[in-house]
Amino acid sequence: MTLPAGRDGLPLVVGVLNVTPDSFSDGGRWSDPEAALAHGRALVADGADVVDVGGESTRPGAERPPLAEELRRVLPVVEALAADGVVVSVDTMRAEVAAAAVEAGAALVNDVSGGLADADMLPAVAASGAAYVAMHWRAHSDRMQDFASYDAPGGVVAEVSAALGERLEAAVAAGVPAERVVLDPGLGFAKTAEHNWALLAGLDDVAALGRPLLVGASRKAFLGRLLAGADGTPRPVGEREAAHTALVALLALRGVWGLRVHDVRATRDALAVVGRLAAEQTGAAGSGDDRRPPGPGATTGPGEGSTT
Ligand code: HH2
Repeated sequence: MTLPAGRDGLPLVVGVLNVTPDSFSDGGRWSDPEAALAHGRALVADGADVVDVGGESTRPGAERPPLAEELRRVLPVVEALAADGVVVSVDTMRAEVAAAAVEAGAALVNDVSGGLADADMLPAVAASGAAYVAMHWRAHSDRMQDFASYDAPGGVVAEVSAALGERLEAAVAAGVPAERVVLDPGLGFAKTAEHNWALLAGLDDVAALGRPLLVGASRKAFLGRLLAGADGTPRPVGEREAAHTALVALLALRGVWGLRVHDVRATRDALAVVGRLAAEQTGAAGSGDDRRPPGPGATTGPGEGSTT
């Protein structure tokens, strides 16, 4: 499977579908398979290019579900969405879940552990033919914040880049073609808010590994902290979207490959603005197609940054 691409030169929009009782922002809302399927279809109607189906919450402190429970949560939803023709990704750290989901129609395996949680994951992905998202990760969610320190020279950006480079090498050594691998800095996973901002500022260094980047910032705590009230209380999870939408636009200008988001509609709106302005700057506007990608010679535009 070659990597899917976003529309009109803009980043791919990956809609989050958490079939879990305990996810940090939408736990329990889509845990019934029927509700999950309806939400997946709504994400597509809103403009998701890919739906990322997950059966395990990775919020700080989360406990892992048993394998059978994770399979029970994700497989029917993956199968039904794939049968609709939706490009489905499975958000899992388990090789058995990844293999079964690809069998059921998933095209991508989104592994927040980058192959570290399950020794069988990379060979399973290689055998499946799926594309692979390798995220930066240090430990399971019950103790990951114990590992949020980056003391090597170059700090968090250098350490995360080096670790992702190792995961890419491990994936290739296991038989996953490099062209099928996407890298993700893993915002919030064994990272403080300061680490997340440093990584966002330093994305070009991560992109220098030569693979497309996926970024998942949606609703995360570092945005809540940024928007904290005068008394220091973080902005609640449901009131972070405007900040996230601003970030989405900036990341599109940086040329990221994909954005993992809960609010697909707001993300598409932001990308429409980025695409329209880029078209104006390159003279592609006024042709009847307002969403044309920027052509050669654009001074600013999506897909142009070095973080592609
Ligand atoms: N973040 C979450 C889950 N999966 N996958 C990738 N590649 N990148 C991310 O940043 C990422 C991810 C956490 O968000 P969410 O799925 O909404 O929450 P939970 O883990 O509580 O279900």
